[in-house]
Amino acid sequence: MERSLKLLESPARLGGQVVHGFGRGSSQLGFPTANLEIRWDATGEERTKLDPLARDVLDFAEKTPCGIYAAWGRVCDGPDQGVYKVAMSVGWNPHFEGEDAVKNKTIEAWILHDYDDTFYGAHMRLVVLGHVRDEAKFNSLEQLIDEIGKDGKFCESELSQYREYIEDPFFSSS
Ligand code: RBF
Ligand code: MG
Repeated sequence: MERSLKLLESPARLGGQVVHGFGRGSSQLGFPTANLEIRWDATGEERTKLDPLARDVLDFAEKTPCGIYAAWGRVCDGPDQGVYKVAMSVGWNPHFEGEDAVKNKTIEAWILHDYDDTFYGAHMRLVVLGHVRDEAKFNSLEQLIDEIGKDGKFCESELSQYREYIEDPFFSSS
């Protein structure tokens, strides 16, 4: 699997609540992920009334090609509000089909940091810098886990060149 960081035209700044995903992250795959709330329910007139952050997330989810991305992220509640490196996926999780299939595109962040607490319901912020690889369907769960682990290592290393985003005003504004 080839990986290269292709920077977005400009970084995407996303903020919203951490919601429950499929619960596969920690239990089945061995790493915790945070799903960002996407207001798919808001259509037509409702959409124009969303707060700007929620609208940006919805726009991003609709327009951004599925794939794995490198980002910086912060969980903005609780005792640990540091800005950490993130490997994130945008997409349909094609590895899981049939009964396990997701009905809508998801934005799922694997924050490369050990938290002491769970962060469901917390406000999360992401500054997405670039595309890493396309989403794929693998031959086995082991292979998916292995590739996600490599995404983590890749993002960890690439993001070291972009440390200035730790100070991005988006992480400290409300
Ligand atoms: N799901 C896929 O079906 N194919 C992938 O290539 C894939 N890559 C991922 C890479 C990262 C860094 C992360 C955080 C998730 C990825 N996923 C992928 C989503 C994965 O299937 C999902 O996190 C679990 O199903 C838990 O919801
Ligand atoms: Mg999860």
